[in-house]
Order: sequence, then structure tokens, then C-alpha cells
Amino acid sequence: MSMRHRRPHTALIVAALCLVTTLTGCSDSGGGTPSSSTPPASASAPASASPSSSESGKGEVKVTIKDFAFHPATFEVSPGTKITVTNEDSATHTLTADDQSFDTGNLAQGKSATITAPSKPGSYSYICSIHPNMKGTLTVR
Ligand SMILES: [Cu+2]
Repeated sequence: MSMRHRRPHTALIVAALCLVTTLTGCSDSGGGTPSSSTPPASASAPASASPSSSESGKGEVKVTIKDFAFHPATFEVSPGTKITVTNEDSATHTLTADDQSFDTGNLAQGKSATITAPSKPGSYSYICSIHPNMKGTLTVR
């Protein structure tokens, strides 16, 4: 009697073991995430969110104004990037968005100001409000 009871019981255990083995085997053969999750040791600093090589130029961007021109005049940043603008001309300049979404204000010689790129992706043309022939384009994406 007890033998009869045991058989289905054993079968059940075997079935359960098979299931576990299958699951384990599945995740093993998945090949992905070989303990790629953040080790607890370095969990303190979330500074470098993306160390991937594909995303470059993150962080701060610098623009220099020289010889009545922006250097670089056309550039691309991530939303909210800090942009430091330095005027190396003897004349006073500004870096002002056409739509006023960013503006350094007047920068005398040797002065710099930090503006923040818009959070909305798009193409923002800007000028020097004192010398409107000075033009540039900031692309946010
Ligand atoms: Cu100017």
C-alpha cells in the first residue's frame, strides 16, 4: 500500500526536479547577464550612469567666442547639458537663443557664463544679441 503511494509521489518529485533543472538550464543557456548587475561595493556613487562608449560628450560642453564667432558654432548636446560660454574677444558678446530659451547675457572680455541646454529635443538657433550676424545652432537630442 505504501509502495503504491510512493510511486506517484516520487514521480512528482522527479517532475519537480525536472522543472527546476529546466528553468535553471533555461537561464543558463540564455547567455545573458553574467552577473552584470551592479556589485554592492560600487553602489554608493550613481555618478556614471552610462559608461558605454556609444554615448560621448556627456556632461559639460564649452563654447568659446573669438573673432566675432562661436567656436563651435554648431554642436549637439543631451537635454539639460551645462554649456559654459567664454568670451575671448575684446568686444562684449552674448550667446542668446532666438526663442530666448537660453541666454548668457552680456559677456565682457574674458568673462564666461554657464547656460543649460533645453530639456526638449530640437534645433535651437542662437545669435549674439549685440552682433546678430554671429550665428550658431544648438541641437538637443
Ligand atoms: Cu557679439
